[in-house]
Amino acid sequence: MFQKDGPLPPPGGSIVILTGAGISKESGLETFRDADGIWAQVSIEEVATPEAFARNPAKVHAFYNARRRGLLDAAVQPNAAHRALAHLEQAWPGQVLLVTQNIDDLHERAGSRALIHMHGEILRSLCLACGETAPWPDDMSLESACAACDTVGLMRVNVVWFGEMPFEMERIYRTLADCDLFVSIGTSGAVYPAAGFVQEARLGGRAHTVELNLEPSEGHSLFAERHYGPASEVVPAYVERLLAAVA
Ligand code: BJW
Repeated sequence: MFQKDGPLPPPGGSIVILTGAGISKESGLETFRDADGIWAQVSIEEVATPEAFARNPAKVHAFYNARRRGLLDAAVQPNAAHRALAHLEQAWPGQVLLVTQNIDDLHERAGSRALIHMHGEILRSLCLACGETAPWPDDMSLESACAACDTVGLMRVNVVWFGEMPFEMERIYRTLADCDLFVSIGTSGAVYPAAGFVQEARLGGRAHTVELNLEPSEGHSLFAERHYGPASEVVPAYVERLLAAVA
C-alpha cells in the first residue's frame, strides 16, 4: 500500500534510520509481537529482564543460545532491505546513521558501517564481573568463563533487557535533533525509547518523517509519509527514490 510520495531531504542532508525485527523477517528471523512472534512463544518476564536472568540464568542462556544458532544458520542472510540501506550509506552525499533495535548482525553483513545496535548484539558477551564485552559466537552457559578476567558463571549475552538503558542514547538523540529525514522500518513502535524517536526528530524542527512497515505501527499517525508492504520491497523502492534525487 503506497501513499503519495512526500518531500525528499536536501542533497547532503542528514538521515537517521531506525530498524526493527520486521526488516529481518524475510531473512528467516522471527519478530516479537506478530501473531507467530517470539512473545507468543515465551513471556518477556521469563527471558528478557535482568530479574529473569537472576532467577533462572540457564533458561535465559537457552533462549539466546537457540536464537544465536538460528542466526548463524547458513540459510539466514541479509535481504534486499538490508542491502538497500548499506547502499544508501555508501551513495548518499551526507550523513546516514542507522540505529537498529535488532541484535542480529544482518546490517553489518550487508555492508552497513555507520550503525548503532541500541539493544545490543547477540554475538557478543558481557562479563558481569569485570564489565568486558567481547565477540561470542558460541553457546553460553553457567560454566562459561570470561576471557578477560577468567571469572566463571557471570557471563551474559550483551543485549538490552526491559528496565535496562539502551546503548548510545546521547549520540542517537543528538543526531535525531539535527536530522533532515527520519525513517522507521519494520518496528511495531511498542517499545521505548525507540518508539519516541519520531517525536524527537520532529522536535528538531525540520525532519521529514517516514514509516516503512508491513502494516501501520502503533505510532503510525506521527509519521508524515507512510508506505506499507514487505521490507524487501518498500525499502529498496524508497532508497531508489532518495538516490535518484541526487544522481
Ligand atoms: C514487517 C515484516 C516485513 C513484519 N517487512 N515489516 C510504560 C510506558 C512507556 C515506557 C515504559 C513503560 N513501562 C516500561 C517502559 C520502558 C520499556 C518499554 O518500552 N516498555 C513497553 C513494553 C511499554 N523500555 C525499556 O525498558 C527500555 N529501557 C528504557 O526505557 O530505559 C530507560 C530510558 C529512559 C529514558 C531514555 C532512555 C532510556 C529497554 C527496552 C529493551 C527491549 N529489549 C528487547 C529485547 C532485546 C534482546 C532480544 O532481542 O532478545 O528488544 S524487547 C524486543 O522489542 C526487542 C526489540 O528490539 C524490541 C522492539 O521490537 P520490534 O523490533 O519493534 O519488533 P515487533 O515484533 O514489535 O514489531 C515488528 C514489526 O515488523 C511489526 O510492526 C510488523 O508489522 C513488522 N513486520 N514482517 C516489514 N516482512
